[in-house]
Amino acid sequence: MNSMRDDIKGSDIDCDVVVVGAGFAGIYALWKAGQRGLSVRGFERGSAVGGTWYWNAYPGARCDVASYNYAYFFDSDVVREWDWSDVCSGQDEIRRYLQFVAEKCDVTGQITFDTRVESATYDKATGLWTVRTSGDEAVVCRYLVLAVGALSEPKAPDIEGVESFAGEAYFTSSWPRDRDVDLAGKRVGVIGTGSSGVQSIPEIAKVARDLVVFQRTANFVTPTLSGPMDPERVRAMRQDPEAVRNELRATYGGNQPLYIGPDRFHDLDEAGREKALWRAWEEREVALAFWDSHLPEANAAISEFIRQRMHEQVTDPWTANQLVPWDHPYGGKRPCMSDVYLQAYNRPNVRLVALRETPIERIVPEGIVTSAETVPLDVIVYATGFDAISGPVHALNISGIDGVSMNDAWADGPVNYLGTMVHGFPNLFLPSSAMSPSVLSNMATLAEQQVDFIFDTISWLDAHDRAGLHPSPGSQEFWRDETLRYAKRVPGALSTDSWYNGANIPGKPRHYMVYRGGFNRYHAACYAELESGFKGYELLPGNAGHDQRESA
Ligand code: N01
Repeated sequence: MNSMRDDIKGSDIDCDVVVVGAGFAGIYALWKAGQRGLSVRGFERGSAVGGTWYWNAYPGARCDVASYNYAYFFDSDVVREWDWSDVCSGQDEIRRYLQFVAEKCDVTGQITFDTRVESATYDKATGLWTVRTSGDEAVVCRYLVLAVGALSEPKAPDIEGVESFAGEAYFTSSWPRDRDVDLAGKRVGVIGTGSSGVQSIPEIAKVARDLVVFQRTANFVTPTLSGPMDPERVRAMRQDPEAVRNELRATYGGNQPLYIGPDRFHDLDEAGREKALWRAWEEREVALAFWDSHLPEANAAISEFIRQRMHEQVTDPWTANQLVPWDHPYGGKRPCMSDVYLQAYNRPNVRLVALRETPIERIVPEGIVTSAETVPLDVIVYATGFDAISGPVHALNISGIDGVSMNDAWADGPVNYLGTMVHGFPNLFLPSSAMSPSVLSNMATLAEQQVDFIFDTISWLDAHDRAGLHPSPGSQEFWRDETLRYAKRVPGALSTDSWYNGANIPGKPRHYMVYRGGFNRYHAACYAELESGFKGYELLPGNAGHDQRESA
């Protein structure tokens, strides 16, 4: 058992740190707290560790970041002892990996499972947080790490009559884990064609009697990186995990792509561009066909190339035309990857309903009613996505200095500094939340980077006899402007409706929530703050019992 800080022993504190969530960031935060000699407790609403990889147990779920990089690198033994079976690991394999790491790091005993955190309240007089749980516990701590993920709050169905359906209904985001879902011989409807729909539809198509896919917006779909692990890469990765970790942090996406086109777009003529696009397509990194694929002209060529490849994989011309995303550029929405999705529509038992032509009107006991027909169904699968990024934070009832709620502070969209801390909420840390590279980077790399930064921040506070910190309003404004500045450079980022900007949730303020300046730039900005003595923050005096703050 770790000991609490000596200077606050004897006060009404239960532990130094509370960590909420036991996915990639939560597991590492629990371990890291122990390493720093801090006492810690974890709470997880699931029955086991895994986070995203615990809940999203739908058929076909797998990762589209290569297993060479989508993993922890803080512990060489972990890197050397775990064998991945595929470059794109499946959901259950990643869940088992996280269980393996949690057990190896001996953190599972610190986690209370099947328990929701219902509220977190800051006491300005003591400088402490009180965390209340669904298990009727109230835990008092100094630091609160909300490792609740960016895609963990399912979007509530916004279709009339959902409750009236007489058949079975499932959400990809909370697929049953305690039993097999038997779809064999049934009439199944899937609503949604984002990554979860794209991955589950081909699997459902294999067993269902009839599958009807209800698509509102078509998405880009490109080949996956799936295949056997390259032993040479695995050997290199295991030789020096620390070096890999540092290399990942120096990349744009926290990731080492398996291929990047060597030529600049404007250095190539038409034939050269076509050749570069085909080469990248075959290497399964078509988005990186050119050295400068981020240029709008290069992006337009990549988008058009993918549209053509998608179109030619689908036999029926009307269906092909509907499945191609004509309305946004590649990357405007989160693109999907699959080797089998488009071909699923060539099966005789699969049919597409294009909701832009014939929208869903309501759900009735026997199935789904569109403006053109009633589709009778035995099962409805909702692959309808998440109240992303800010949603999991809004769900927690957080109250900061002077009782200001996070929901009020974020009423017009999330604000924070460096994607981790919010003004008015001292010592509250939000890994993988808004305005960090989050979902547009390798989330495993990000989890390690942000947790390291959080605990380096805590160590700095202890070393400088400070009770805590939170960012200044000016820093938050600066960071919001930075986030917007980089988003403007990405074709379609601001104009396309997506969960990146909250447009998928009716009534949610439109606010671009991902920092697109690059992982490397983000990492440098975090540590520049630390080295400056946290100039962009307000520091709380050393005695946690004081309620006055001083500006740094
Ligand atoms: O959710 P989504 P997701 N009527 O929001 C549709 C990560 N992930 O769970 O686009 C009809 O992308 C909605 O339509 P529209 C990844 O980052 C990763 O699939 O709003 N349709 C859309 O088609 C991903 O981006 C992996 O017009 C409705 C779909 O539902 C993120 O999670 C695997 C509707 C929702 O798509 C979320 O993916 C899986 C309605 N009322 C997920 N409401 C990998 O690593 C919503 N839709 C591979």
